[in-house]
Amino acid sequence: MADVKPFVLDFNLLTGLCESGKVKPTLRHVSNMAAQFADHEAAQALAAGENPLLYEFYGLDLPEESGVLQFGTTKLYPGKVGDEYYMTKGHFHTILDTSEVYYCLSGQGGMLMETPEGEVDWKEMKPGDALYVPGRWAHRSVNTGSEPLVMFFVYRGDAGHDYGTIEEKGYRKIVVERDGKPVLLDNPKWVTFS
Ligand code: PAN
Ligand code: ZN
Repeated sequence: MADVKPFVLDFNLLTGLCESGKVKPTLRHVSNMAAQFADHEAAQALAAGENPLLYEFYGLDLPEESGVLQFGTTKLYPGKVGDEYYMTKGHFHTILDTSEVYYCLSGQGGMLMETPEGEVDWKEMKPGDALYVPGRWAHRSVNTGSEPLVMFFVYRGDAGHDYGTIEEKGYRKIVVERDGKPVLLDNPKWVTFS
């Protein structure tokens, strides 16, 4: 069993950031996932230019064991690449049948989810909403608002992250702005991009 002592971490309710600096965030810029956006040219142009920060999130240095819980926050900034909202890379868990809970602290957006069999779901999230992502569902946060979307998450310590499947195939759906509102469209690049 993991020899982890009780500990406390601080995550700011509005910004999601660990202000004590006890843990350091991982940063993802447009250049880290340019191929994931439907408007590849817009993404490449942004990546080659100001290369904006899309999001930052925390992963703790805990043993990757089934009895351990990983937790932290994701701060996803507002913005769009073309007409597609800023989003996280998205992943399946390596142990596919491991679930996750997200709790929205601030901002506005949602979670785009799909199973390997092609079932798709989109759940809007606002502060105070808790989302259960069942095992087998790939999950990607999307910021559809004008402020950072901040979510707290918890998942099993040995779940692992399979980014490759999404990198190779993409998501079946994209979330884009139409008349100021988010709509789901078929991803024109699904499976076809590399
Ligand atoms: C989250 C995500 C976090 C960043 O901790 O890892 O929001 O998103 P990507 O991992 O897709 O870049 C989680 O779902 N962990 O399992
Ligand atoms: Zn996850």
